[in-house]
Amino acid sequence: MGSTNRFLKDGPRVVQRSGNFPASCLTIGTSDSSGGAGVQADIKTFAAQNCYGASVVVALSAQNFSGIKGMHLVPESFVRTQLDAVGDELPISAIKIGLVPNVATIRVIGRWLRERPDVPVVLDPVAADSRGIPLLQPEMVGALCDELMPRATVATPNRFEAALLAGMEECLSLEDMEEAAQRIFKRFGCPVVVTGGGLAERSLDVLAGLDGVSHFDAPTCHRIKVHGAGCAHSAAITAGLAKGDSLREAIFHAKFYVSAAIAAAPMLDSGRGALWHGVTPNILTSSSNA
Ligand code: PXL
Repeated sequence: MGSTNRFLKDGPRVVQRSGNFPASCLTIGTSDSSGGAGVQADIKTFAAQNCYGASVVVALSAQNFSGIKGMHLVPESFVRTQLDAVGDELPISAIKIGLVPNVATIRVIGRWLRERPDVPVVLDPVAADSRGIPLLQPEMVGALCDELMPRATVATPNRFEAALLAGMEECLSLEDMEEAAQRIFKRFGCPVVVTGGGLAERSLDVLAGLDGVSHFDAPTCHRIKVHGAGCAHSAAITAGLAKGDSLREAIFHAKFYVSAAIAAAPMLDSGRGALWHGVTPNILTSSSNA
């Protein structure tokens, strides 16, 4: 248990502020030219949650809602320059890490985070998209496990990523999600929320942590194929932690923010769309057991 924030206590926490800045979040991830996922989704989510958003871009993706057409890496030395520029001035209250498709960059981020042990880190261990299409090479998954998972305050894998991290063949049912979440918690010591989007009539997420296993649920929206739900989910948890929420509160609010943003998603003629971040978080209601 390397850092004090590894297991956040329940109840409000004191968060860093400076001047009249709101709670500030940093996302470290890949740009999505479509604006639906990646760093763009994170910044939109932070703003919708009344947080200031900063970003360190580790790669540029050329993509639309149908898929990724190309990827261009930012040199790892320039990632470090970005991290220092942001970290030297802004009072970052919580950090989110998304898609980092480069071993050397994962190591740079790991080193930089070790210099800041007290900031909560939400790790979206992006290794496969919501259809299970791989986004990382195996050596990148290895670096993620060695460098970033042990530093995470919470990790938010989808079912495919959860199977990978848990060493399971597949993760296809609620029982599989519970098994995967518990295995990941045991292996890395970090609380984990496995997201179960598209599995059933209810969209169920499974949290495993010190208090055992619990569920967070919302109705599944079958109307549209949405892009960026996983990114928005982890970004909304980051915003909650930045504002001083407990981990459970942050996960609870994030679930309902994402459900509302999916329900409000604009859709192209193709049936593809992206989350709409103009939804107001405080009018949301829930039926979760959080
Ligand atoms: O949803 C994970 C994700 C994160 N970041 C970027 C992505 C994706 C999925 O496509 O493109 C840039």
